Amino acid sequence: LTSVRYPHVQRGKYATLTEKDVDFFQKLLPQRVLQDPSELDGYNIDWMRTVRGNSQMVLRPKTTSEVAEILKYCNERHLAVVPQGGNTGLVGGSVPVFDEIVISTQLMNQIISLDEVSGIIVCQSGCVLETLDNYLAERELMMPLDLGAKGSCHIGGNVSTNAGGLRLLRYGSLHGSVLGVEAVLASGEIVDCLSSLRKDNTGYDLKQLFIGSEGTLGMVTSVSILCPRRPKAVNVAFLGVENFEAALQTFQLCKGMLAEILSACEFMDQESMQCIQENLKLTNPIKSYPLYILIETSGSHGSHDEEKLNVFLEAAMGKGIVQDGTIAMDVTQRQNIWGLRERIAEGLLHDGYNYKYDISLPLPKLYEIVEDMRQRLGSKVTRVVSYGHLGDGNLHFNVTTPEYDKEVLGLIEPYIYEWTSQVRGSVSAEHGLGFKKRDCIRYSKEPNAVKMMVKMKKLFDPNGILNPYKTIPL
Ligand code: FAD
Ligand code: 2HG
Ligand code: ZN
Repeated sequence: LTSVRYPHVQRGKYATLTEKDVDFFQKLLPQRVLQDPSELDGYNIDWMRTVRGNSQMVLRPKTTSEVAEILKYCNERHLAVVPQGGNTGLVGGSVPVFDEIVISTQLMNQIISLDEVSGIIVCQSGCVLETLDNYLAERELMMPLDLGAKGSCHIGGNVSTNAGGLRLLRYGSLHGSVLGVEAVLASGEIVDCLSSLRKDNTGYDLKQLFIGSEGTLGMVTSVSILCPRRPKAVNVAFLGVENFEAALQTFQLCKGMLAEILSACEFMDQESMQCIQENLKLTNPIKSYPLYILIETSGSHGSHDEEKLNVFLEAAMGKGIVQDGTIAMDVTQRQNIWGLRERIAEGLLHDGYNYKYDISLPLPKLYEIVEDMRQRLGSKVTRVVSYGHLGDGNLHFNVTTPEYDKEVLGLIEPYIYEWTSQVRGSVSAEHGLGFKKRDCIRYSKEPNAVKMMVKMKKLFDPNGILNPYKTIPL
């Protein structure tokens, strides 16, 4: 079955589950071993429904020592595993490829501590991002990251993918805001780097290795995160512009005029708008434009921030950079505007098959590739949609067809990767490599860098049981 699905991938020489293994896990995790085929589907299939594994078992530990026991046993038995959080990953990294055992963090959802003065929260890796943010909201704090999948993704999954999201522009990447990580290695050894210090230069910063390594070096069990104060005033504007040059000018102008209160600068094109209008019945609050920009400000003084935003809009319109725009008047309007941007990924799934690319490019090149691709694909596809984190130089480029079409894929790849590589961009800005993109690493990393990664993988996981077939190229 599996070799038909993934002809280019061979199952590694791992053991297969025996009755004895099942007994061991059932004793270790009473009532927390799933084996019923009807329950396994949700863990075997990814969010995009394009990767399907064939795991026969899901383990749901509650504690770090249970994770350590599981991994020690699996390592000795040569049983492959895949760590799974909310299963919202977009590169097929969170589901098994063959029959790997799924270790889910669903029940590792305890908040361990919060220091309200420093804003440092320590929690288990299975806490849902939105749950953490709601908990912090009651204490005038917030999580330093936000993304469309917030209602399902786990903080451990966010850390393991180094998720970027909608506010990276303001609060930086998780490499900065994660202060500590506790992880379990394949051997079952617990690496406790769960520091809650802003500054700690004692030796190598090991926690960084677990941030963005997609479950290939260890299983993250707890994290310590620096959380900013929740802003008192938030404003959102949705603007229409005629072309990408105007979008760049808008970004430059708002960086200058909104400065320290700018908290997001996102863009989406008219094709993205059409997608969510047709597939999700959402409404465009302004007239149709080739491109739209979402600007969010977050500050401590409502009327002061509003004035700044209004002065910026007057300037942008006065200069003819921005053609039209609306400012959200209340929380509901704010959420509706954010919904337009956050729900494009969901809207795309309704078209059928979705070819998804997540690339970093120098800003002046960001839209050139979209126009080039549109010409290249012509009428062979349902849509060519682009949107993303303008402020971070991160383009989300998506193509859809009613069903998987090999010819269309051949037109997109490797062309898009070569294009990206030529301008020294990244073939994965924020989603990681997972199963789908691991062999693309060479477009963004030198051979020596890849060699170092292979050595690190061997050091951390000599038997290769942790998330095999992912991230590290064949
Ligand atoms: P999963 O999908 O379960 O896992 C992701 C990877 O991490 C897998 O390789 C898995 O093995 C590994 N992993 C999970 N938990 C652990 C753990 N405890 N220890 C070790 N490894 C682990 N990403 C962005 O960067 N920015 C966005 O704006 C963004 N928006 C999104 C919007 C939508 C609607 C969706 C569906 C996805 C979006 N993503 C975005 C993708 C993104 O990577 C995730 O949503 C999120 O970070 C993954 O968290 P998760 O808990 O679902 O992890
Ligand atoms: C986003 O920013 C996510 O909305 C998803 O990273 C991107 O669907 C995509 O291509
Ligand atoms: Zn994104």
